[in-house]
Amino acid sequence: MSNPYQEALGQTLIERTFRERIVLVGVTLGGHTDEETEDGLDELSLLIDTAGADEAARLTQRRDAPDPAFYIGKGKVDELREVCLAIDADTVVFDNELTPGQQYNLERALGRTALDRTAVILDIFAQNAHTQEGKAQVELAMLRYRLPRLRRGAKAGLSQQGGGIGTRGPGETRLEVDRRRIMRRIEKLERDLKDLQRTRVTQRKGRSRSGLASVVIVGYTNAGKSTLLNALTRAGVLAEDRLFATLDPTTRRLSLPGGEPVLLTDTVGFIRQLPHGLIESFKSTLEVASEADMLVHVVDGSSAHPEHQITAVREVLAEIGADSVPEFIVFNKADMLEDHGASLVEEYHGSVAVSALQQQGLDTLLRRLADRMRAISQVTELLVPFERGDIVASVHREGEVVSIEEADNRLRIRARLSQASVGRLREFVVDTSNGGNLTNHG
Ligand SMILES: Nc1nc2c(ncn2[C@@H]2O[C@H](COP(=O)(O)OP(=O)(O)OP(=O)(O)O)[C@@H](O)[C@H]2O)c(=O)[nH]1
Ligand SMILES: [Mg+2]
Repeated sequence: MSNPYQEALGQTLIERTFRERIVLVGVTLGGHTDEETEDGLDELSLLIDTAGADEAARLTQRRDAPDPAFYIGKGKVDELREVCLAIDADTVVFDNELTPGQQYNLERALGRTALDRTAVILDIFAQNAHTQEGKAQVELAMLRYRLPRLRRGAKAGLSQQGGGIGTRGPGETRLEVDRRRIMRRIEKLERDLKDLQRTRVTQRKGRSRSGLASVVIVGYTNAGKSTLLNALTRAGVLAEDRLFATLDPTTRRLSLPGGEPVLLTDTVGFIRQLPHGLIESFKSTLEVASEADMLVHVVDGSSAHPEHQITAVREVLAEIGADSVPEFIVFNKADMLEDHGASLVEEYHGSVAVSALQQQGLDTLLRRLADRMRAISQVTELLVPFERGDIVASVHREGEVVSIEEADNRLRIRARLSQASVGRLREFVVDTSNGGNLTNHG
């Protein structure tokens, strides 16, 4: 399958005419564990499979810091070349981000395409973009990724088309022309996206006039976000066992028990080390999350490390300025868990466990969501000692902070919190009906 924007670049990141055989490379840098590296490679293997290629072997190395020229050590480069020859692999993919220089040096030393995780993720995004805006965002991210690599090739006089030094391959001039063309294209895409964004803002204003609160489903890729939207609203969104199946947001109206209806939006999934260029290019799509009244954070409870997924998602949320939006954690795929998610729910206060696929636990989810939405309009005042950073953090996480100020050697926090959170934090809650004194709950 070919993409128009890939054709525009004159090459594809991963050829899909046959299933490529790929050697995965993982480097354990100082401060990290081998287990983290293996987990990362397992995920990379899924990404590669989603992109349409096969893992043929994996190689790992421990290093204090990346080698500036090859990322891995020179001896490891030789070993990698041997492995590629022995199993007839076409491409190597690093789980770590390669600089354009490292990528170029590796390709020369190995005589094969060397890619990093970012390139694979971009490739999957390119396959899954369907709307005009999604396609423009992906193309922009790909061109931004390509540009510095193109320049590198030009300096060295290396043809990426296989010509090589001194042959008919594209020379300096040709690459300069390509480079300028790409830059012009980037500028045009940025303009187009701004226009699309303006339309979107107008639409959103229309919505806020409708008075409906916005609830946005966020979460790790493949956590079951689209399945949940479908289960709650019969939206008919594509849900499948592939990474980044959803790129374009879908919004549906959802009625909450005993409450106002809300607008529920399913959007692009996150992943550990989501390439910065993609976040940058997908800004307009991701803005939906930062402007939401509530985030439903769907977590795959059956994954090996749900807490790692939660951390990765929160990192992206912080990067897009959505970390101050109240977060409601939903552990999905409870049907795969022996205790149906009970221990996870216990660990994460205020969370629920559901099976979106088998439609279990959805009533509790809706009731809890209705409670959280009601709480959004109710402001609670707390007095928290300075040293209780943990309490301040959980107020930020569970609710929406209206104001924080110093008062009597403590922090006076005004926040919109759910009944459940108020109950848990009651030793810090100021009883406003009683002239501002602390309530005494024993
Ligand atoms: N066992 C089980 N599988 C589920 C559940 N919910 C979703 N799945 C499966 O998980 C896979 C991913 O589901 P999606 O709804 O596409 O996940 P997503 O979060 O929208 O994924 P992306 O859009 O790719 O980021 C599909 O194969 C679903 O059938 C569940 O509750 N239990
Ligand atoms: Mg989806």
